Amino acid sequence: MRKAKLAIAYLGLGSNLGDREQNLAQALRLLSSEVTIDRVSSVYETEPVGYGEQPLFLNAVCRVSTNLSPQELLILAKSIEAKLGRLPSFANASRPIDVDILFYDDQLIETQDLTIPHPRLVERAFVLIPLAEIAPDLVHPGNGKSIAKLASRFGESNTVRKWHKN
Ligand code: PH2
Ligand code: MG
Ligand code: MG
Repeated sequence: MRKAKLAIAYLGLGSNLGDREQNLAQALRLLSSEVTIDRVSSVYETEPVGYGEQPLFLNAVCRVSTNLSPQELLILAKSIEAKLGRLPSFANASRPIDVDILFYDDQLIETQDLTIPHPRLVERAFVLIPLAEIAPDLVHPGNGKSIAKLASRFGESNTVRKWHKN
């Protein structure tokens, strides 16, 4: 029998190739057929972090409720990336879509292919600023700090801007 209690997970979405807005929308649509999407942040246009010359990203985060295990959620994320045309490449390469698991309840997980909470989220304004919009009081189970607190050091970031379609 499936466990009755739903887990709450937070996912980060990023796109910097192709029709970025459409890629985010498609990823959410594909997610919504497997999990319940509770909240979605605004979309932000963000400067690429970690690998110099590449196009600006659109980033957003969402909260989902799910019966899927962390491993199953990872498989879902990878399948959505593949469906949207992401090819295996080097770390931080441009991509039509990246779907990252940020948190899964308050679990701390470290396996070969999955680390939760996402190990780099605490240093990433493009994750923390959208996350602070939908989950300011969420506490990072690794360091005990709230998302509002973690995001506050970025202040009014000019590398992460709310995206308005022209
Ligand atoms: N993702 C990365 C590396 N750098 N930079 C931005 N702005 N947005 C991202 O989603 C992003 C990144 C690795 O997944
Ligand atoms: Mg990523
Ligand atoms: Mg990823």
